[in-house]
Order: sequence, then C-alpha cells, then structure tokens
Amino acid sequence: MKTALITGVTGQDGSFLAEFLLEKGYDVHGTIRRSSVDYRERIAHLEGRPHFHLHYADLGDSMSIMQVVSKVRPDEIYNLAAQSHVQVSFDSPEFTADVDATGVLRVLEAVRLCGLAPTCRIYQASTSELYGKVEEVPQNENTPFHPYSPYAVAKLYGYWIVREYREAYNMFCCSGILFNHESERRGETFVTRKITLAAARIAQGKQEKLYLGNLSSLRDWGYAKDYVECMWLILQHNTPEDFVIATGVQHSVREFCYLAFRHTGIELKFEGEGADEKGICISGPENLVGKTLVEVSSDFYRPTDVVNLWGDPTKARAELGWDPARTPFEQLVKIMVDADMAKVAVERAGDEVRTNLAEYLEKGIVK
Ligand code: NAP
Ligand code: G4F
Repeated sequence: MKTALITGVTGQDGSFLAEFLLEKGYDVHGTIRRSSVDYRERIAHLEGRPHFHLHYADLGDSMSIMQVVSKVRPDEIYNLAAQSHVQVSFDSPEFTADVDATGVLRVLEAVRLCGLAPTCRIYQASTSELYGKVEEVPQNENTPFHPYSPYAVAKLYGYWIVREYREAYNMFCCSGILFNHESERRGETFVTRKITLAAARIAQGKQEKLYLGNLSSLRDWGYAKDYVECMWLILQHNTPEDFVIATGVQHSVREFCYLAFRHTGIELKFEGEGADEKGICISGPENLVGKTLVEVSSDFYRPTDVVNLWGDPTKARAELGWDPARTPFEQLVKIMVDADMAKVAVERAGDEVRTNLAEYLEKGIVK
C-alpha cells in the first residue's frame, strides 16, 4: 500500500484527490489547520474512514511540516495548500508569499532533511496565473511567464524552487501548471461558484441581484474532479516533468454567467459596456422578466487582472494519456448549477420549517 500526504486536504482539490487516492488503495494523510470551526465540510464524509488520517500542520510553520513528514514518511506528497485567492493576495501579500512561496521550500526541505529525497515524489500545485499578462495564446509549457498578482509572483517562486530541487538534488518533484478548475465544491468567492450560487438564489427568490467585476475576462475552465487524476498521473510518469493541464477551450465570465442563469430557467441579455454593463432578464419567471439581475461593481476589479488564459494540454494528452475533453464546459456549468439549486432548495426548506415553528410556538400549538 502506497502512502500519500496531501497538504490542503480540506480544499476543493484536496478533497477530490483524497477520494481518488483512497479509491486507488492508498493510505491517505492530510494536513489541516486549527480553526475555531471544527466542521470540515468537504472531507466530513471521509473522516473516521480506514486509511484516512489527519494531522495538524501549517505551511507557515516549518516544524509542523517536518513533524508530519517524518511521522508519515510518504511515498508521494501533493502540496496543494495555499492562499489560493488572487484578489485576496493584493490584501495579504506577505501572508500569500509566506505560504505560497516559502511554504513550498519548507515542504521540499522537510523531505530532504528526513532523508526521503531518493524515494518521495512531490507534486506542486502550480498555476496558469504564472502566464499572467500573457505573452502568447494558447499557453503551453514553453510559454514565458509574466506573473501579474502577488499570488502569481509567490507561485512563480514555488515553480522555480521545485525545478531547483529537481536539478540540484535529483528529487522527483514536479509542477502541474493547472488552468482554472471548478466544481460544486469550489469556494464561494471564486467567480464561477459566486455565479452559480447567485443564479440559484435569484431563481428561488432568495437574492435580488448579482454584482461582478470584469465580465470580459477569459478563462479555460475545467472540472476539478478530472484534474486531480492528472496530479496523480504526473507523479506516476517515468521522469519528473512539469505539465500544463487545461481543456484547450476558452470562455468569458459573461458566457459562464449567461449559461448558469439559463440553466435555472432565466434568459439574460447583456447590455452596455464596461462598468455600465448589465444582465437583464428577458425570459423566465414572470416576476423577474425585465429586471436587471447582473450588474458590474468596481469592488471586484483587481489592481492588475489576468484576462486571457487559454491552455494547450497537448503534452498532458500525449505523455500522460489524459483526456482534456472529459467534462465539457456546458456540463461543468450544469453540474455546478444543479448542486447549488439543490443547496438553495434545502436552505429554503430549513427557513420554512423555522418560520412555521416560530408561528406554532407563538400560537401555542407546540410548546
Ligand atoms: P482551496 O479550495 O482554496 O484550498 C486551499 C487549501 O489550502 C485549503 O485546504 C486550506 O486550508 C489550505 N491552506 C491555506 N493556507 C494554508 C496554510 N498556511 N497552511 C496549510 N494549509 C493551508 O484551493 P483549491 O482550489 O483546492 O486549489 C488547490 C491548490 O491548487 C492551491 O495551491 C491553488 O493555489 C492551486 N491552483 C488552483 C487552481 C484552481 O483553479 N482551483 C488552479 C491552479 C492552481 P483551510 O481549509 O484551513 O483554509
Ligand atoms: O474565479 P477567479 O477569482 O479565479 P482566478 O483569479 O482566475 O484564480 C483561480 O484560478 C487560478 C488559475 O488560473 C488559480 F491559480 C487560483 O488559485 C484560483 O483558483 O477569477 C476569474 C476571473 C478574473 O479575471 C476576475 O477578475 O473572473 C474575474 N471576475 C469578474 N468578476 C471575478 C468577479 N472574480 C471573482 N472572484 N469575483 C467576481 O465578482
């Protein structure tokens, strides 16, 4: 039985990867951080299962990383932990650098100092944000980097320190340069999830309007569940190499928004430009027709924004046998909207029960 250590197991990717590796028969260890909230929604269903273990560790704390690596002595490490929100990195640049840049070094050094360099394979969660202010489209493994946020600059250090340890110490460490990947487990402040949740709430009368930033931004969006398989494939390859993981298809935030609303039964028409652009309901529930449901707010503009990400997955397809087209864009949007429609319906049912209960208590029907 192989042993894997996943940093960031509570995140979107960490939770899917843990499920994937357990399915493959791995003994899976994950790192968690102390928090005042003990419920870990994405991995609650795995906790207590045989071969799934959790350890406290923080990427900002080298001693905790050393402890967990020396205790677990993993065959494979998936370093997914990060401050992963680009906009937040403008507000917390130092924290982002500590975790997303120096944190990678801490993991590599822990492996080396524990004497695991010859045996332990390491996957580093790198990102298409490295291409930033893009110098060519689509982007592949040879495209020059131009990071365009504190997050991307920190991740660039992570990318290079991984290469350095590979060359200097002959370690099997690789970066997956992953383009945006989304799912029903995506954090609620990333644009796709923000849209699917808002569309579901608006369709069910729980929200009036959705405010977004740059609607023209272009992304290559895939399904996170497909992408975690690639992380594993990268570590099973016969040589340590870096790979671009993407679908090879690009869409705008506006298109995502249009499709998500359409899937809830609301047809939007976008009018105006830039900060004045609006998404108006042209068909759907009677009470919404004619209403502006989407507006632009400069609160969601970034000091520098990456607007043209489009990946070329040729190498991953040829060398890893990975299929970039497994979950097409429309299906991804549907998966996310369906999940959020169900989530909002459950929330509404809870509201109804609470309202009825309050009324029954007031009338003395229940005591
Ligand atoms: P996510 O949902 O935000 O998860 C991030 C994980 O990192 C969480 O488990 C979080 O723990 C943990 N973490 C944050 N700071 C930490 C620290 N100081 N020490 C230890 N753990 C810490 O991110 P994701 O979407 O799954 O992405 C996984 C990785 O891939 C990240 O490194 C991200 O930068 C990278 N990436 C993501 C995408 C994408 O489109 N999703 C694309 C390219 C690269 P808590 O739950 O305690 O906060
Ligand atoms: O969903 P986003 O916040 O994702 P972003 O910035 O591309 O970063 C994600 O993908 C990266 C891979 O390329 C990862 F490395 C990173 O960890 C993270 O997972 O924003 C996507 C685009 C941006 O151009 C943003 O300006 O959508 C635009 N956008 C427009 N309105 C918005 C909004 N983004 C957010 N978060 N919220 C908005 O209201």
